Amino acid sequence: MEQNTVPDLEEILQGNRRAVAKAITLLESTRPDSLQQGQALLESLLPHAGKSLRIGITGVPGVGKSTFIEAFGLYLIEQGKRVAVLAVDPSSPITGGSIMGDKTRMSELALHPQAFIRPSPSSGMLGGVARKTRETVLICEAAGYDIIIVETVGVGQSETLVASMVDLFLLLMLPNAGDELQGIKKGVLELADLVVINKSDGIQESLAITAQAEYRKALHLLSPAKTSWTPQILRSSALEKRGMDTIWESVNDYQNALQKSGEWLEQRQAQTGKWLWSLVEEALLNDFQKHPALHDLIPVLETAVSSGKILPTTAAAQLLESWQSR
Ligand SMILES: Nc1nc2c(ncn2[C@@H]2O[C@H](COP(=O)(O)OP(=O)(O)O)[C@@H](O)[C@H]2O)c(=O)[nH]1
Ligand SMILES: [Mg+2]
Repeated sequence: MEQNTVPDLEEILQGNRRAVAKAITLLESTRPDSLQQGQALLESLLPHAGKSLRIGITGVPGVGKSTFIEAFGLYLIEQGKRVAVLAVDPSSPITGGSIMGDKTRMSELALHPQAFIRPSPSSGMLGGVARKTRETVLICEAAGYDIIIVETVGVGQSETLVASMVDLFLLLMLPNAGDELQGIKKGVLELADLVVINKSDGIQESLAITAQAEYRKALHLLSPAKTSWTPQILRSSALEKRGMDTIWESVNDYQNALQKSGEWLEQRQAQTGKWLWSLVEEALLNDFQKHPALHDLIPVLETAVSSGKILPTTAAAQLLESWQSR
């Protein structure tokens, strides 16, 4: 394997995109020496991180996430912001995540000097992908990106994970309200701070207006994700680049409301706390499963449990006992 070079700290802080890309590559490496260098680099970047607005974006494939991020990203750049786009997509490690395949839909943003686009890390397991994305957020912040967009495709637990690493979670929806309301997982709707009905253009515009009314009704039935904010239902046409101003206004209102109530900082603190414990859990579980004292016992007990010979409670107690007396 090729040795990873350590990028220059100053170059990252100056926002040099090549240095940023190098830092991310270093952190994604699994080589032990690179891991250490990556962690050291991250520590030194930490005092410069944390100042961005982190936005998570999700929605079913085809809803227009890539097109929306292109339109919204360019709008933000017009407002004087620097924008980084990251992805959490454990489903396609080979293609390099959703963003790579969609670079054509983000062609202008991808080339813009004020933007940085990075596909999903391809380490496979969702937990690992999420951890690397969290670290990438910190690097991008140290490099001076004001807005970090984390895109995810709606698969499994990825929305929950992305929601746990951003300040604001935006759900994109299609205009055909009836079907969509059936299809969307209630849990995902509950994570959303902003719901944007996209493709509100042409013949679909009237459908989108109806959908907006429907979602406003439906949202009352759900418990809001934040105490100092009521989720807003908005519309956009990512294709025609319309609705971006209203969405940005709503994002600002959201940030003001949460900062005023203290919920902004509370959420950030809760997120880093959870991040810490998820790392501990992951490492412990890894140790546990790989420990020689348990290596042979685990499959035996698993079989005994799945065939109904012993209770999971009994098996767990036995495993823990072997672990403690290892
Ligand atoms: N009419 C219309 N089409 C859109 C809009 N946004 C995206 N599309 C189209 O929907 C398709 C899927 O868009 P894409 O951005 O790739 O969706 P993703 O899979 O969620 O990333 C593409 O053909 C887009 O051109 C929109 O606002 N209006
Ligand atoms: Mg896409």
